[in-house]
Amino acid sequence: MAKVYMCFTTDVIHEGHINIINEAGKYGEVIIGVLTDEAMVMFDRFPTISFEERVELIRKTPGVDKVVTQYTVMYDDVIAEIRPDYVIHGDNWLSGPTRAIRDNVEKLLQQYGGQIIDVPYTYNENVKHIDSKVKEKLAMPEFRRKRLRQLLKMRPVVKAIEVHSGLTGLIAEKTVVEHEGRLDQFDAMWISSLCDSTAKGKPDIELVDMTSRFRTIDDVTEVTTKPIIFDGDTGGLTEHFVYTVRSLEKMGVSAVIIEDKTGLKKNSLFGTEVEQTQDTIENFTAKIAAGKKVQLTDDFMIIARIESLILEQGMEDALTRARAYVKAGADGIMIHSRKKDPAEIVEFCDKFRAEDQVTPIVVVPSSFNTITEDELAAHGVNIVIYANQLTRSAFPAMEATAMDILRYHRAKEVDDRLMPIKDIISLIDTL
Ligand code: SPV
Ligand code: MG
Repeated sequence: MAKVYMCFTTDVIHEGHINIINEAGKYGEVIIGVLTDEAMVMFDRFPTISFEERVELIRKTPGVDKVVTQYTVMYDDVIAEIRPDYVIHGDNWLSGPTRAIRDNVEKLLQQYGGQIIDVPYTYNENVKHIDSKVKEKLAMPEFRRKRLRQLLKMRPVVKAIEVHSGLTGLIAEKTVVEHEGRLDQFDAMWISSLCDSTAKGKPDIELVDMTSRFRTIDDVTEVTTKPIIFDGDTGGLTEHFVYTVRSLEKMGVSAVIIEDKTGLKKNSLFGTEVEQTQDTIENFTAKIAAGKKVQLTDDFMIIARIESLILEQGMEDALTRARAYVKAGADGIMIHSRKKDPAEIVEFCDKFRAEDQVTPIVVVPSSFNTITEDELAAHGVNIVIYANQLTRSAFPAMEATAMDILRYHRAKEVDDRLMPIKDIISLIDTL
């Protein structure tokens, strides 16, 4: 009997899946591969039920003869093992980044004469509604909040991109890229104090107050499902920080990063060019401990950011502080540097990892941008934050457009580099 293989990443079986399974049954034995969570989060949305539950769901579905595990996004291993005569899939993989998966399957099947069957993809009102319900669940605070901890277990390195609005949130949420046969997407979002302030035309000195920062979180959570790491600046007074922790937890934020500075905070990338004061270990550990004490869920993380390298206080100071902050309850350490050379970051990570193998390390490679995620991961880094690149790419593009409209007294000359009207009006999902 011929073997028909298909891979499922779904949490809910709807008429579109039934349709594909029925179609598959016409060709032979129906074998379904359930993609592991680790592989799924590389290009699809986060699963809302466990892998075991997904396997059970498929096993119970009429028309399915056999269920196997698919461990990788690309089909090499599973096709080598099963050697299906047919691989069947919705025809939505003919375009977009998942086309790379189809190409991979096509190449593998060609080696022995297997065939692809593209079934028209079902996307009617009913399927759309089910899809929205899954997204809604992922966006709920109790589901979103714990996702950073979940991703830390699944991803060799968790990648976060800066967001400061609904629109940038959508970019973080939806961008999936295929490069050299690999699919990738961002895991999380960073609500940067620098970019949140800049978007409001304000300096990054804790001038934009928490209420306003929380409104930015609302804008982002309204249209996204990915976890949020919030830039909490210094955390403010300990007496205020405890309230911030509660509010962030309630909103479904996964982590707050607070930096060990005090007084008038300035952006770290100014380094020692401006006056900045590092907090004492005593005060800062008390702030961390106070935050941990009021936290109500086990999901939320308070990450301590060390400014010793930024303020040229030396490696020993950074390591001493790291030890003290972890002891005070910090769930992670962020080490920052504004040097172009990543050497001091790497040195810190290696030394910290030699004594602590578990506490997550976070880095923000804005200045030391030559080092890759894989290289950082090899030195024990768990979270990489691209802290300001969306803002820094948008500003020059907008400024150039404004200049050219002034220059030519019409908009024709800028049109080629603009998003088509049709695309912008359909960018936002309608209900
Ligand atoms: C931010 O994005 O606001 C940060 C990171 O705090 S940095 O600007 O590099 O200090
Ligand atoms: Mg900041």
